[in-house]
Amino acid sequence: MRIGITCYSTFGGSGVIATEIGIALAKRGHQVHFICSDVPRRLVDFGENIFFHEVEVREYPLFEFQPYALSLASKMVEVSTYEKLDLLHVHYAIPHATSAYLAKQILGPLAPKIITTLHGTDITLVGQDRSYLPITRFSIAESDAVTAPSTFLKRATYDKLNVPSSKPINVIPNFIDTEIFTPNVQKLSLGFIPNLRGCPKVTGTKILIHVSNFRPVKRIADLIRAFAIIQSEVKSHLILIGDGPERSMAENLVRELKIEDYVCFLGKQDSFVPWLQQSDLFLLPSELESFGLAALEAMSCGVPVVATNTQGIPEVVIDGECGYLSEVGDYKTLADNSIKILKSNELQEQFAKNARKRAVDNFSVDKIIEQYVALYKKTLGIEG
Ligand code: GMT
Repeated sequence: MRIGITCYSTFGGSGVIATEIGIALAKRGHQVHFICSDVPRRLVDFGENIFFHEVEVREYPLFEFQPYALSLASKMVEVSTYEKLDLLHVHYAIPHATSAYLAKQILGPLAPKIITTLHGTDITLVGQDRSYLPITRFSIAESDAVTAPSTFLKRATYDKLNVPSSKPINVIPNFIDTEIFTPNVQKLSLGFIPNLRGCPKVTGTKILIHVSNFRPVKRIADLIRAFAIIQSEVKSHLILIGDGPERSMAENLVRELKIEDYVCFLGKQDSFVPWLQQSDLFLLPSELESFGLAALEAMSCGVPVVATNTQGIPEVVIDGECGYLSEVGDYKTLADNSIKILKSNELQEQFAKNARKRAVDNFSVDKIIEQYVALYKKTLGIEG
């Protein structure tokens, strides 16, 4: 098949999933054309069958805001025509599903089929804003096929966006390359952290980790407050990977709570698997999370997770099996759950094993990519 993929190119989970789908399809012999404003961060290696088409958004003195959605639609028309695309698979409904709809109208009978994958705040936050709602609902309903990574998000799309129930939404979970995100059998010494990042020596301490884009929905303040409690009970360090609007607030809170000797902000990291592999616990105190890909990445590396019992998270992290879940905002319980795990090697090891097994059994790239291929074929009317 000849497949166009559109996503945001930054560090977000939707861009990660879109890129990994493209890479996996290309490996299986399909031709993949990324149509994005920039090369997706995860697309480090252009293997065979992978092509990139940049969406250029022109500046013009009259434009108060640059019309990205229109430039994208035009590029979709161009690439679909010259590369003879069978499908356009767009990730994150706003505005990608709308650009794809426009492209389809322009192309008429020769248009590729449109698959829209919903990711989270395109439904649960931004998509519900009146300024986007009608066009988001319409563009989803007009897609030839729609997918969501969790049953939670599927239901929210019907309930909150009022997408007609006659429109099927296929739940295809997010996935992970369990051979890249793998437990490191031999734990390395973390003595190199202090020299590099100004943290004190960490040997003999537990390592806690969080990876996100530091948006308000991630509730970083809860994470820091929980860690202050954990740190007072268990010798531990917290590593934070990623960057975003809440980082300064978080750094400030760390100083206020006088735990700066135990917290390391590493910023954006292209390759953070080794950090996960060294970690004893992953923390995810989010308010909204349609799936929680970051938690799955940790689980695949054999790291137990303490997280919030919200939206799609319980479909990924099983409470009492791969870690513990607590209510949003209840950072004290988050801390207590963490301490319980960190104080018992037996519990930590059992959760680590369960987490890895759950990732391999349910969310491995090979298993999930077949579900996308089957949906593509069904949408194109191809048998088998
Ligand atoms: O929806 C978003 O906030 C953006 C999106 C992203 O690009 O980071 O995150 C969502 O999609 C991820 C991949 O499907 C999920 O793992 C995240 O849980 C989800 N984030 C939210 O729902 C807040």
